[in-house]
Amino acid sequence: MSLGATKSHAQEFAQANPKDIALYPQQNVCRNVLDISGIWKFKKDVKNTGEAEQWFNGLTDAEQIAVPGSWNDQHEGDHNYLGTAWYELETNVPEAWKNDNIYIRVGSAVYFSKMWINGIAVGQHEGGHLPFAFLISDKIKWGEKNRITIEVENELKPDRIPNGNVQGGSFSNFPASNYDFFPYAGLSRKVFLYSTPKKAAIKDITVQTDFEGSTGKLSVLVEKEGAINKGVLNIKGHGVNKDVPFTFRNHQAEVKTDIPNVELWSPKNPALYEVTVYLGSKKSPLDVYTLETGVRTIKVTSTQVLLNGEPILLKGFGKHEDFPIYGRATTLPVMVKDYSLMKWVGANSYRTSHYPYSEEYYTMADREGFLIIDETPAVGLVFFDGDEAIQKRHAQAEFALKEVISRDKNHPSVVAWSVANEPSIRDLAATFQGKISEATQKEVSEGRKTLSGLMKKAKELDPTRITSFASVMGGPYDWLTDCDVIFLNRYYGWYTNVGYFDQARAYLNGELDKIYNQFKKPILLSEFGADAIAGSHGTEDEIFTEEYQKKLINMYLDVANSKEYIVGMHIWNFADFRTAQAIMRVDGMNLKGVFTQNRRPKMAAHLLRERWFGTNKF
Ligand code: GCB
Repeated sequence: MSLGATKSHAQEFAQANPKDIALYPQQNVCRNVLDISGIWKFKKDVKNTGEAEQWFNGLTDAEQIAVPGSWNDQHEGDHNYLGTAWYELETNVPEAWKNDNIYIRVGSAVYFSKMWINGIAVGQHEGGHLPFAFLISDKIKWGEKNRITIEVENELKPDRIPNGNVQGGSFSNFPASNYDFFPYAGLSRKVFLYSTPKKAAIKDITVQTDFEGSTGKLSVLVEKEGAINKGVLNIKGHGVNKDVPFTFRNHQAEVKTDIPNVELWSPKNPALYEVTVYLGSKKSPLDVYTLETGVRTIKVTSTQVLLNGEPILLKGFGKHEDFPIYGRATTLPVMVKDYSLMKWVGANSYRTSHYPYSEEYYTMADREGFLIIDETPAVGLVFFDGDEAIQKRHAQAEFALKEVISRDKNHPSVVAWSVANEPSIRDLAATFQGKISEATQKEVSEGRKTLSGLMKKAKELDPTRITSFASVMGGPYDWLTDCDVIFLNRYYGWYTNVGYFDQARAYLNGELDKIYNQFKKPILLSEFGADAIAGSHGTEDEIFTEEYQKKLINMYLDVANSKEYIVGMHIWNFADFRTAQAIMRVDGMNLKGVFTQNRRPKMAAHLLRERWFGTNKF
């Protein structure tokens, strides 16, 4: 599929624009939101005849399905279905919205989707873990029901991110994902209709913060459409309630203002301010939008990450959006529980491995004081299958990066962009052995181009955050060159040296020092861990027992305590999660969670609680 707009069966589909997801739908005096999630009609299109048969004119013989919800575990027989399926809902649009612009926003459609309103083509979106929105006002029927049709296709293809069916890739899974989590499909997040004022509307707000002494410095870029040239910015919270009038030039206004006696945002004190933009006057605005944001800075030295100028250590996990039956769907009670459990063990951060999560996660992190490493869906990039595939993936990774930065840039909780997870070369042993063939060298330089390109892009779009990617064990060090903080996924004691704790410790120690000495940059262990079957115990070191997992995690934390340049320890994983079937994944599960999939603690969770509330560094 191309990233450009396409035509099929004489219909034109607009390409989704990352700008249209910058502002989460909001109910206020000028805007309305209608959550149209719920039970939708659903029909699998096994032979891919739906478009030719014009299923967008109404689904016949359809099943019922829950949205949000991955489709895989809702109906018997669909678990491994990764082809095309159609969703349909009929709904009225409130008459009161008649004079507004009306958008539809889909939180996530895995992987490629096309949309019709009342049988008329609207738009398409490629990429499974980020929202998209389209303006549909001119397709709405008033006083009657409107048919919303979404076609979703989730084939595993080598030139997608994440990729699948990679010939010669390192996974032999069923289904053939080239990554270690189940390729859940369907509409996994909420779907909204929302309205914005027609005359003039706020399109985007970008807040950047700094401070000098006790004064907070805010720089707010407002972008709008429509004929209005004035606005007011209001900052509210912590004893401040301040209006700053401003003027637009070319639909943009950059407003700078100070906050006296600022309360800085941090995990210990997640102080938030309300930033409200009014178009026109505050009293009778043409449009209004309110963001919650925190004033904070994030910087790095050669050995530290500084939050508001003070060293901060990131303690936490790599996670997944994963829960029985829901699949990858938004499950708010599980999200709330996860934050509670992360607090219970003393964690202050996590990585949204291996794709951006639904928006609620970030809002909650802002309020609860968590630090997020926000990761794009570029997991498992390979560089051996020809220029065309490499470039297609690069283009999609860059598009997803634009989308995620557009969506998440105002969250104080987001401190870093991870542009990829475990890009790889085929001969991972070569780096260790120092025997790099010509073919491997070509992969290394292609990889460097992609990764440095993505990190450069992230910096260009947002110079205020850490940029990095999570690197695979055995991956070329050359790729680490442009990372602000080096993220390492390491499995000494599990995938290598299993059972040999002394060797594992020695290798880990040695490699950490080697990398630090080469780059003189702070290091975060973005993955380490061991599978443990909950309830399996032993008196001696035995893999898959809870004791082994606990001992391995303890060893890694001890090593980290002895290194001044280690700035974060993220255990893989927070909870057990579903994967494709593979011989290393009994019951289709990765069991490296310190909690089970149902969020019951293993011994390692208690260990973390002791350590992270104790006096150790980690
Ligand atoms: C990794 C991957 C992660 C896997 C993990 C494992 O390095 O980044 O997606 O789940 O290893 O458990 O093998």
